[in-house]
Amino acid sequence: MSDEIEFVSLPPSPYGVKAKWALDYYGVTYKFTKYTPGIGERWLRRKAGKKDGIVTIPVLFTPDGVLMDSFDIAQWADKHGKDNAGKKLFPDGQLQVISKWNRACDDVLEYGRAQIINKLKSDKGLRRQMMPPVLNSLGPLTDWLSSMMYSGIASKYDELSKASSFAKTSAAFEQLREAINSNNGYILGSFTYADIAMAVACDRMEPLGSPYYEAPEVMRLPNIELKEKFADLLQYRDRIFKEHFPNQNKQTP
Ligand SMILES: N[C@@H](CCC(=O)N[C@@H](CS)C(=O)NCC(=O)O)C(=O)O
Repeated sequence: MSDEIEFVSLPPSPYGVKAKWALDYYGVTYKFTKYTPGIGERWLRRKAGKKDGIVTIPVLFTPDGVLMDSFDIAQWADKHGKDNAGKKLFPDGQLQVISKWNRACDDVLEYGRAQIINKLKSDKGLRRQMMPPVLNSLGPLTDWLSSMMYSGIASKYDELSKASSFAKTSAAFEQLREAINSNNGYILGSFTYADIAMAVACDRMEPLGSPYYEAPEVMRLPNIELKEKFADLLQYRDRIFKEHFPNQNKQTP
């Protein structure tokens, strides 16, 4: 199966972490290709046959077609992966409610990304760490290239960033707190993709990084404002990662 399936992602991407978690949960084997922001976009667009619109990672190339959204990838894994003792990430009849939790997660991730982009815009040291090694030692040229690259990325996500907010993020975390407190520590009463999505969302508050995934400094900076309000949710995040993250000794490729 691995020859036919290719997973394109960038390890610290929380969207990539969500998709990979589902693929690994179901024992899907795949070839991993690391994506390089900016530089890799033309290649990805051509390979996926997507001429127009925004192209994002993660992407999964399958014998059934190309999936360009983490939620679609997770559902594909749910249908095509190994049985996993019948414990499904998308139990029958729960797709709609899990989709709402995935949307809540995206509200958090979009707010987090807007903050990361702002930090990168104003700090060339942080930007340098994000550049591929081959472009990382060219002095002022590296800084110019990284500044061009991150202006491109900032404008790509401009609308989503403007629509994101601390209020939406707080609302998502308030709902999470209520759900886990009334359902035995899991959003829907037992482990599902809703927990993967919201654990990854909580991870934006104070990123775990290694051993779960490698992340550059800018992605590891905690959000103090959120942490002050929702530090209790970090215990939930820790438990979900610790007990359910597949292949704990193996980092995200
Ligand atoms: N809805 C998409 C969003 C994915 C997304 O926003 N990916 C971003 C953040 S990791 C990305 O591709 N960034 C790299 C780039 O734009 O070049 C999903 O869940 O897969």
